[in-house]
Amino acid sequence: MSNASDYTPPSVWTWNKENGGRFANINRPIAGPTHDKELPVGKHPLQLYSLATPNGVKVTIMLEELLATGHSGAEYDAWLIKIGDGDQFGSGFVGVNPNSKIPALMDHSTSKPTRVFESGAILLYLAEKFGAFLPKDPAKRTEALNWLFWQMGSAPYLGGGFGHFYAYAPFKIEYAIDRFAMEVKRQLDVLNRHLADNEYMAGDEYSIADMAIWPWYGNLTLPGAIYNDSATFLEAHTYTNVVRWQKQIATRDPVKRGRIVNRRSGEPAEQLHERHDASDFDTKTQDKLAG
Ligand SMILES: N[C@@H](CCC(=O)N[C@@H](CS)C(=O)NCC(=O)O)C(=O)O
Repeated sequence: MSNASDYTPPSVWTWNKENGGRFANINRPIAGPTHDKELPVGKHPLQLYSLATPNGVKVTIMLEELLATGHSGAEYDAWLIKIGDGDQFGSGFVGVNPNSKIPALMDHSTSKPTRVFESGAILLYLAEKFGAFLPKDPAKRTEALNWLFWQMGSAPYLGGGFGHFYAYAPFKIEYAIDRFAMEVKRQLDVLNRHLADNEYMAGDEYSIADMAIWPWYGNLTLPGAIYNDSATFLEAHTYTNVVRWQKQIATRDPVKRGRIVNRRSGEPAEQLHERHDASDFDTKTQDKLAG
């Protein structure tokens, strides 16, 4: 292994604002707002403030799935939060999520508007509110929650650990990439073994557990989808049951819609920067707006 560093931590850590990592301009060791900015509020009961990262996409898939199954109360406005520009540190956003991370949801259909943050909490809130995509049978419900919470605990190793050191750190550190690649491959194997005997994460019912895991670990099997060449690096194609499940979920129309909401990169036809009406999918994707 290459010798990484001659760095010795000082007795007290100090903040080096320009450490050179991809997100150095937005990362801070303090919480709270940096500026005053109210959030817009649209016409629907649910107001989503987000971006189409894997954490954001979980929620737009759930909302589109709810609407597709006739839950009209799930109509929503999806506002774009540009995290690269620091929108998550505006006072209005911090009021909805004191942790300054997308996705964040306000439910205006309750007598006092309800704030919901953390993608797992949002999925659970919506599943309980509409009685959908969370099995009713207690054992199956518990299994769905097992996997939902597994995702919330595991994905930071994928994103904050592997993804950061493989793709975003200012230089490659073999020790860090080795450590997190090993962990992410272990996680993929956990999923692969489970999906060998189960159609979906909670068994035979598609649920919020699938919606949480698919944007992270499903996409990880697609070349170029998450971190450049990471699918090749991790030999993601060898996790054949994960690949089968990824493809199965990708064919769902609500998933096809949900994954493009608040998206700002990729094919123009797959970018719907904001969603305020179901018809926006037909008229407001970037290819249509450019045309
Ligand atoms: N555990 C959180 C993680 C959310 C998260 O990390 N969001 C990222 C984008 S994927 C973000 O908003 N980053 C902005 C920042 O760190 O300032 C969840 O699942 O909602």
